[in-house]
Amino acid sequence: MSLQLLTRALSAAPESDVSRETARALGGTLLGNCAAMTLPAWPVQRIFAPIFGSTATVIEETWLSGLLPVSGRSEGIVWCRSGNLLYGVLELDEADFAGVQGCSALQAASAEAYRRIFRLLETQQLPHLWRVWNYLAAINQETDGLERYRQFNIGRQDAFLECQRGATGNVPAACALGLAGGPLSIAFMAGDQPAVPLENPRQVSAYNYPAEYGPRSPTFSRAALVYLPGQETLFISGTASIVGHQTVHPGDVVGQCRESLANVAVVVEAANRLSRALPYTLTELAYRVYVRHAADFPAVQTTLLGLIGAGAEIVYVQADICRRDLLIEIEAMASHSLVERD
Ligand code: 3EB
Repeated sequence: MSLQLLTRALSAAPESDVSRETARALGGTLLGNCAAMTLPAWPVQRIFAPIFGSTATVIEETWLSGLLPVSGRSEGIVWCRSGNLLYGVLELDEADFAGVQGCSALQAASAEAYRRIFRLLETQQLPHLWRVWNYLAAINQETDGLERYRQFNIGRQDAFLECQRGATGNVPAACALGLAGGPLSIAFMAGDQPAVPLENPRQVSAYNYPAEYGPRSPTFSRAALVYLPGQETLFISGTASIVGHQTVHPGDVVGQCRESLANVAVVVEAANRLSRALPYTLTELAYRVYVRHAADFPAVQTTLLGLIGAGAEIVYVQADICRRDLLIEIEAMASHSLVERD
């Protein structure tokens, strides 16, 4: 069993998307101007958002697995399974969920998306949800008196509770970002083994955020450490400039960069206390950095290069962060093969 993330920058040239390695692909992501692209055969989450710092028009990330994958569709989820690993993508049009009494269309769609995911995991007998990538339109917009991110949080938490999964402690790593438009898009990775959820001692756990951030807390952990045979994978959730439960450095993108990376570093330390492999370092992580304002990209890039070094793989995407005062969010992952530690 193995799981590996392959990142490729694709130019607009049509021949650039034909030489894809297909045999071991579990699924992946297309970031950027990917509307005209031929889709690969495996589940792919499309993130229609500007990308920065690359001459490519599209960045393709693909999870490669060790075994020949089996794919399927259920309740709109496009999924692919390789051994005891499952990756899936679900896109829901909110308009299809309008008219549920006492519930916004986004809340209803969010709850339904997670219910479908949990049903699939039961059917596949791969019950453990490790990492979820959530994207929705206009995340900071208020409709019917409640910000859309907060509506999403209600629907997500409802589904966790309804499906007897609990909404604290053992919850997946995640991110939740706003795009200009498009459906509610959710990708996920799951498996037969539980992930070890990690928290950040500098931050209140998101599932314990106080009510000032919305009627229901977000359902995610700060990171998930997954043990696979012969391998270990670390998924670090979207990480922002939050200390305790409060946003720090409002209006200061460089300050937010430093604070977010300090939070990532603390999560890496927490992972290293539980890792069976060699310690994780900031330099080796594969990062995705969400920047709210395109004009902030140069300052963000300069700051992160100074802190992480030029060797790191960093994909920069324009997206709205789930609190209005947050200007950037950083997520990351790494895999280590299991070798004996001295
Ligand atoms: C935060 O720490 C910043 O709702 O799934 C980061 C990662 C954030 C995941 C989510 C939200 C989520 O609260 C926002």
